[in-house]
Order: sequence, then C-alpha cells, then structure tokens
Amino acid sequence: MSEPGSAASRPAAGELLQLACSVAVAAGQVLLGRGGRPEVVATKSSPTDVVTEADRAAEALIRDMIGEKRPGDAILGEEGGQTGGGSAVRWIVDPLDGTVNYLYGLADWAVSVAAETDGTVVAGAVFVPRRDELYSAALGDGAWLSTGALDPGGEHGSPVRLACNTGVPLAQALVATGFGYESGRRLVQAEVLRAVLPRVRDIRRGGSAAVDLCSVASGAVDAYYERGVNLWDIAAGALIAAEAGASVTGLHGRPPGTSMTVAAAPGLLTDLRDLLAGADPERDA
Ligand code: LIP
Repeated sequence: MSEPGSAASRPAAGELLQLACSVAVAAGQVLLGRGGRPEVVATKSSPTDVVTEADRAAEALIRDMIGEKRPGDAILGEEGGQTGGGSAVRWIVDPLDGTVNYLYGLADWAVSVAAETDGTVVAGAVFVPRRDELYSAALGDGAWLSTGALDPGGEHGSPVRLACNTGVPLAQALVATGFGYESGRRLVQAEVLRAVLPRVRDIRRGGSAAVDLCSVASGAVDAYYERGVNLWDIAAGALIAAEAGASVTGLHGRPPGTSMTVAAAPGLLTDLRDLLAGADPERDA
C-alpha cells in the first residue's frame, strides 16, 4: 500500500478535474438558487469588499464535497482559509469570484476550483452559472468549454477546445483588467490605465478575474492584467488560459500572483508586460 503523499499515491489530474467540475457546478447551483438580493454579512479589505451569506454557503458545500471524496487533502478557500492536509493535494477555491456582480445581479461571477499536486496546479474548473458555461483544464490536456451542466438531461454539444487569440498587436488588443478595493491602490491602477488605454484597442472591466482568464482562453478578450488578485481568484483560470496557449506571468520575471498577473498569447504578452512595467503598477506596495 502506498503512503499518503508518496508518488504512488498521487491522483491523476483527470480524476481531480472531475471532482473540481462537479463541486463547481454544485456550488453554482446553490448560488443561482438563492433568490432576491444577496445579504452582505461582512466586509474585508474595505467597506465595498463584501462577503455574502451565499459565498459562505457555497464554500461550505465545496468543502463538504471535497472532504467526503478526498478527506486527506488540504483546502485553501477564500472564506475559510487553509484547512486539513496530509496528502500531496491542495484545493484552491473561490466559491464566488465576482461578488459585486453577484450582488448587483450581473452575470459575470463564477465558482473557481483548482487542485494542486506538490505545489503545481494540475486541474482547474471555472463555472459561470448565469451563462451555464464550464471552463476546465487538466495540465497538458488542453482547455475546454462545456455548456449545459445545469441541465444534465438536456441535449448538449460536445465540449469545445479553447485556443487564445494569437498574432494580435498591442494596438489592436482588447484588454481586460480589474481594480482592487482600496482607494490608494485604485489611484495607482487609474494612473496605470492612463498609460495603457491610449495604446490598446480598448479596455474591459468584467469584475471577475476567474472569468477574465477564461475569456483570454476562449478569445473573448486578447489579454488580461490585474494587480492585487488572490491565489484563489486565479489558480484555476491561469491553468485554463495557459492550456489554451496563453502565457501567464507576473512582471520582471516573476510568476503570476498578487503582485501582478498578466495573461495573453506570448508575443502580445511581451509587449503588454513592457508597457505595464514602464507604468510601474507595483509602486503602491
Ligand atoms: C474580485 C476579482 C476581480 C477584482 C475584484 C475582486 P472577489 O474578486 O476577481 O478581478 O477586480 O476587485 O477582487 O472579491 O469577487 O472574490
């Protein structure tokens, strides 16, 4: 019998992906099913950085479902922090990315579930319930979009393999971005935007980093950058964008993360990253 954490006990990425997809869809159903205006139960970094009762209910469901199937795994969730562990697997969960959109009844919010083995994200699922779109990727196996998860008995097409847009020059690029919740950071983000906006086709501010990264994967936008995202916002979406052919990095040779996340096809990424580096977006640190 293999020891927990030994190479022989590592689950296949496809197996983790299946669980990621089913918990993301189940949590999405819970979030969709809550009628009326969601109730704000707490705030985090600023009065506009809210937690709803729905965020907590969705994360509790995800933790229960993962815990039942894989009791030895660690789970890092936006609302509950990191718990458990012992196996080689850690789940990184944002039960509701795009909370402000959810609060206002806008469609761009998602459940994001990633699974890491020995520190590498090997599976990721982003479910966008209001569009019934399930984006998924397992490391080395491409990025995929399926629809119809909310209607399992219905007729659906086959999953579509995603490929990010390539060959787009910076001046023609549609670039998604997002802004933090604190005013000091926003001031710098506005100054960075002032440098970026005249140099690109246009900007989109969707409100969910997970959805933005899936939009890079599907070609709905050409690029994405944001300072201040958390690991749970980007873990699944970054794998999906990368498996669709995008490069996902930080600035100055660093990996993507809270300091900066940039995603685009390789050529565009270089130009966007140079433009961003020149605007010094990390100076609010
Ligand atoms: C959101 C991010 C988004 C960012 C928002 C917010 P939340 O996460 O996904 O990209 O611009 O300000 O941080 O708070 O909805 O989980």
